Amino acid sequence: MPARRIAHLDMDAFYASVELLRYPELRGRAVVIGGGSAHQPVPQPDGTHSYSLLRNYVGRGVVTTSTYEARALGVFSAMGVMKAARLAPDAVLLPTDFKAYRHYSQLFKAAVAEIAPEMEDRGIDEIYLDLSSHDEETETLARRLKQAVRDATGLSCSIGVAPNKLLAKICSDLDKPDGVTILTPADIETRIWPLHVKKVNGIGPKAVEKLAGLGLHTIADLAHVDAGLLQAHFGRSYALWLQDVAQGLDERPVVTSSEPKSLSRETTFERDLHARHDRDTLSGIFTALCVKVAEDLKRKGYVGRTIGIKLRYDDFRTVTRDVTLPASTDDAAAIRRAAGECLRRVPLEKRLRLLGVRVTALTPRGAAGDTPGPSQGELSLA
Ligand code: DCP
Ligand code: MG
Repeated sequence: MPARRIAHLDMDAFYASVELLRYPELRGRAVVIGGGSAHQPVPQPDGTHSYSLLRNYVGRGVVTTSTYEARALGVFSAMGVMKAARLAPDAVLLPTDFKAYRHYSQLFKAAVAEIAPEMEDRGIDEIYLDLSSHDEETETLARRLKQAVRDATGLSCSIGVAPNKLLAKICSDLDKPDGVTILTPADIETRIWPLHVKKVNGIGPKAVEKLAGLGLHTIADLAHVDAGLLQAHFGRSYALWLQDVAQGLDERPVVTSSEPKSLSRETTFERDLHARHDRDTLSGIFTALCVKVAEDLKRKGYVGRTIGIKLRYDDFRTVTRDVTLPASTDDAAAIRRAAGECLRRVPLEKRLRLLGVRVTALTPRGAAGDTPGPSQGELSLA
């Protein structure tokens, strides 16, 4: 499988940085954004502003974000403003102005899209990019993206580049603000394993607490823990996901639009299975996956021409194969036959951990150029 190059770009102290464009005299100060829309700065005759200070705040508002100077005093997103006032009484309080943040959000995304159009919008201040098809060296490209953001907005961002979204997201946070962090699979043990599990998007406060109860704090702890213990406490699918996380595995695509490019179903087995010894079990699971993908296609109204499989071996190595049919289909039997053909093209000596079936080259059913699925006899499988 060709390695992917996925970037996660996240704006630095986003709301606060937008406010500093308006009030540059506040640069270098502890500034907190939040507490509703009151507390507007009052213009002074000399052109400066008079600002509200946190110490005078009374109310139930929360901090949306704070400058790095305020964070140094312990003030972070989601904290009550009155609590923040106890930590940083002299910090400036500015009201939120979502219209301005949305405007700058659009500006930075448009600037990035000029260079890297394969973009997944993840919210007001973050995006994923698939840079796999770019020739440019990674660091040069990342710096060019940052400069484009700066030119368009006057704002800084941090970028992580890694083989997948999971790792890219972790990396964009490792060198904030204004950072570039590039990670290869060889760096996982040295740079990812030492991190606390809470750095993983998807391991929330509850899971963190539960993991801590089991003595698991770092990602390395996850990598070394007994799989059965995780399953007993977290259920099968989350436990398997945690194991993938520890190995730095994540195959989610960068989704550039709401139109699906592919539909897939996959399953990680209760225990590793062998193609020969567990033939019947495997065959049943395989067929069920094809039936589910076909149902997904029908429900969503798509047909697909390329049928692929994904296998992961017990050593976590992953292989894929695909075949393109003469015509698009959403038929479970046709998908099963094509997928079976793919399966015959992969080595099957090792035990298998995961099996997946994917249909790509999708078109809406009934769209121009879409021909009805072929009947059994017409299927030509190379
Ligand atoms: N935000 C919010 N409430 C939260 C967290 C964030 O309203 N609990 C808003 C304010 C942030 C913006 O979303 O500016 C982006 O969130 P981030 O988590 O990316 O935080 P920042 O961009 O502010 O800081 P960082 O430099 O750590 O990315
Ligand atoms: Mg941010």
